[in-house]
Amino acid sequence: ASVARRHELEFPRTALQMAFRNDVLAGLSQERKAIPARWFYDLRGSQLFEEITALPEYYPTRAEIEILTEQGGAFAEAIGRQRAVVEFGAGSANKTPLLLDGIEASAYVPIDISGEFLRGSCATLAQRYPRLPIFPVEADFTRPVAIPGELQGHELLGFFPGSTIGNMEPRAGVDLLRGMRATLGDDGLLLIGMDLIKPRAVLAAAYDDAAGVTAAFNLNLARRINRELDGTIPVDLLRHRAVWNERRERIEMHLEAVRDISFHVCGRYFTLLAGETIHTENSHKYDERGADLLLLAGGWEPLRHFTDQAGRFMVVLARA
Ligand code: AVJ
Repeated sequence: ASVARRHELEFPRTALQMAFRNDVLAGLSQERKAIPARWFYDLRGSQLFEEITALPEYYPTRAEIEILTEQGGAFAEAIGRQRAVVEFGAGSANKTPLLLDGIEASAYVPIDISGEFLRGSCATLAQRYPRLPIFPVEADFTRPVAIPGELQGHELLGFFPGSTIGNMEPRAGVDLLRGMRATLGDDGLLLIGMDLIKPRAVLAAAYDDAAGVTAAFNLNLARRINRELDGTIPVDLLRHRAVWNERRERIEMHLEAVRDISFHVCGRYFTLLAGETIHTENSHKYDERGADLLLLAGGWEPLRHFTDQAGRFMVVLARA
């Protein structure tokens, strides 16, 4: 067999792996190197993110859980009638019970691109809520999703916790919100988590913790490229950096070369000069006004902002 053929046999590629390859090669070929944050979450990356959520410096998960736990009654009141809950990116769905315990749900529709994740979270929820009809949908939720026909006549409540929208540039965030608007319909509601702007020292610590877990999370992306894309990135010569971009009101994560380096990925050659970075994540922070503008641009009318006691995080309820 030819060399190319052998290569293919050794590295059979799924659509997802092809997308990873394309994003990495395109991102490393740019003038300012950047790789989309969605590629952090392989098995190891997902484990490291779980660890991050337990760090003393990383407040968002705890703050959002506090809101969901303590304001269930207020949600129920604001939401009014019974609705089918549509969760976007229901990967592990560990915040879902907090919502389902607070409101009256007629059904649950988790949407995730990974069928495997979906099956796991459905099994857990089915056990906990034996009478709740569950309709899993394996789909890319960044595009409008067809809701199962059985739910005709149900009014829908979208649920998008975790401040994942913060990873998106505003224009991509607006596209996503418009897609959700199409998915949820004219009488739809949306409950979405967004992280609040706060003093930069608090943000810096949350994204560069003392134990180095966030650094390991960021560096795992380079390791993943080496593992899955036949890469030779010298990971020991990269350093985790978290910087506050004041103008864009976002934390950026970068991998910075400590000296000039060169490496291969999928047979292609790349270099980084000392101090040059690969931009790996944006985490946009919003105030109420900024959140409202984003939602309005995405076709949603903000109704209420729920925040934790310490005012670190908000969950916004909006209507179509
Ligand atoms: C999962 C997108 C909410 O932006 O805070 C945590 C990911 N990155 N630490 C975030 C993350 C670094 C996280 N989100």
